[in-house]
Amino acid sequence: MEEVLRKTTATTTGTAPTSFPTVTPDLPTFYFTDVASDTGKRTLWVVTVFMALSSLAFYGMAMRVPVQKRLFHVMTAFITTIAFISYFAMASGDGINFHVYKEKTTKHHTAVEVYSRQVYWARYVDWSLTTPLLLADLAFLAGLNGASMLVAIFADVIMVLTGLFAAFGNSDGQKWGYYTMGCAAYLVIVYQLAINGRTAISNKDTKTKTFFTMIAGYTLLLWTAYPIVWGIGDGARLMNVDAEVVCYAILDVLAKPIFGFWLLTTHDKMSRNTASIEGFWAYGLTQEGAIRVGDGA
Ligand code: RET
Repeated sequence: MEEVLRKTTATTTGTAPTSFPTVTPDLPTFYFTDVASDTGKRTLWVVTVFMALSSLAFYGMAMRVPVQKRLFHVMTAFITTIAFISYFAMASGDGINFHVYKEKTTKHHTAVEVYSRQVYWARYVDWSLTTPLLLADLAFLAGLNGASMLVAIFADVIMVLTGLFAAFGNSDGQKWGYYTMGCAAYLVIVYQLAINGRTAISNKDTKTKTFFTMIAGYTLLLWTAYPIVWGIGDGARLMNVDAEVVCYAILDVLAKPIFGFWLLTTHDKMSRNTASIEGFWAYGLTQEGAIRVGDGA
């Protein structure tokens, strides 16, 4: 920007007669902007509705099981609720910014060209909340220990944040630098799930083991598609915003509502094997201070 302004000033002052007032005529500016068309917008609305309906279904499913067996239902319903809000924001034109990634003056300094692309930052807000919940779903299913879970969730937050920074990166070095950090963080998650998760699941029953292997495999496959879409879309800008919106829409539906239905229906079917959470989760902190029958106030 500064460079463009400097160039503009240099050209005009160089050619303008000195006796004229020092008004610097602006060069004509041409904007090249990649924005979602109706296809993208319609896709966002369809996913918004899908996330809303899935959330209602998950809350309904939660109410049908005893509170002790409700953890997975509640977490999964939170995931689609957050996605619903984020999709509503994007579909209605919120949570989106223009990232200006190039400004240059044309060869003969006759015009300025400004290149920008829409960045849907609401996605990253969504991912920063929902991907830890998705990981927690899988970690609880595997019986992963707290230390491994903490590392996986920490790496996950780093992955999403560096992805956001990369999306607004000002130079290629910055953009791909952040992206590389995000990919490294992703490998930490893969390690926690694939290696430590498998170790944790090894002493569970065969049904749970098979189910974990399938759903964790499905998750890792889907999650790996995200950095690929990012690399081709926001990264290399070889894919336009519309195509990017459609790709993420498909992935998000598979990674949240479809994942959720699969997890919860299987969980309910295996309900004899699934953990029952008593204590605070089911009964509150302590009985102290509670009014007891016969206490006489
Ligand atoms: C980014 C860019 C930086 C490098 C990596 C990424 C991975 C993102 C992933 C997102 C998963 C999102 C899900 C959403 C739920 O619906 C941030 C794109 C590795 C794995 C599962």
